[in-house]
Amino acid sequence: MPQVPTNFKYKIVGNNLITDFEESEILKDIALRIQHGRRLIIPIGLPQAGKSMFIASLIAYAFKRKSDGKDGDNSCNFSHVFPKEYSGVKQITNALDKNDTLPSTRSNEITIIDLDMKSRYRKRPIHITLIDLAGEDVERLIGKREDTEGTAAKIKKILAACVAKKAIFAIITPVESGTVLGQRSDFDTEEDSEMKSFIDDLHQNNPKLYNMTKFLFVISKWDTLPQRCDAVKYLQYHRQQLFTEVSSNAKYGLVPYSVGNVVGNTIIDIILRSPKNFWYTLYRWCTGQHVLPWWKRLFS
Ligand SMILES: Nc1nc2c(ncn2[C@@H]2O[C@H](COP(=O)(O)OP(=O)(O)O)[C@@H](O)[C@H]2O)c(=O)[nH]1
Ligand SMILES: [Mg+2]
Repeated sequence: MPQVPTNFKYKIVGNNLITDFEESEILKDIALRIQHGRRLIIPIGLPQAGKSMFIASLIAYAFKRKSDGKDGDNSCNFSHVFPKEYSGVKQITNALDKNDTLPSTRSNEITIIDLDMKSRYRKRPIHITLIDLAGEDVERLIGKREDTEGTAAKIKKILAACVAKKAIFAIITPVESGTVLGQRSDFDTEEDSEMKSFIDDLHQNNPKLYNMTKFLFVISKWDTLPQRCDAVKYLQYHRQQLFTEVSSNAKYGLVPYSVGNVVGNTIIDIILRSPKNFWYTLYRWCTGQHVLPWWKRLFS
């Protein structure tokens, strides 16, 4: 990653190590983004949950859509806030060009990607910051792993900074391979209670932040389910505590999510349906408007 020039708005861009920065430097950088009206989107999940691939597929939708419009969608434009080589996007699109999944995120790593999205039919752009963390560090956040280097403590403060502007925590909870619908496994029970404990922890220790934040439950690896299923039904069977949360409060959203057809470390093909739904929903949340005007929706 090239060194970010000093005249840039933000100092920490793309892929970095949390330990390379003073806590105050990271917080200043995040606070500035929030001040500039950027919406922070932070995937939360255990190692291998699909956090980085979730971000990669959002980027794939944003920057790798076929220009011939064959994927049926040219209704929004995305732009880098920084030149490509610094933005953090290039590493992802390079991997996707080779059909590779991303290398697993190491402890202490943080990837910050700033981008803007605009509907071709609407005036208002939305300003986004995606933050990718390591699953090990999320385990430290929920007390499952020792926080020897103080990384989790720093991340907690980053999350706390989100109190100034509605952030979105995308709770990434994966379908276990070999899932039999309706049969809850040990994996399901553990996932459920660990993600619930993240939410409870936030609720208890920072109620103001909890109240400000939207939680989006993203059921990742949805393509690996053996048969079609309704996402709410899936949650009811396989993530009982999260199901109770979703049913009780409008601050929670739920989306099934698939980045495409993945075998081992190879992405056989990227499917843009899930990220498209996500971006459209996000645009509506942020602006109160649909990406498409009514007359477009009527004929599509
Ligand atoms: N089939 C399938 N596999 C996925 C999907 N998303 C992630 N994976 C697999 O899960 C692995 C871990 O994903 P990653 O995003 O690196 O997990 P992270 O540790 O939470 O960042 C990837 O290498 C893929 O093999 C998906 O939507 N479908
Ligand atoms: Mg990762």
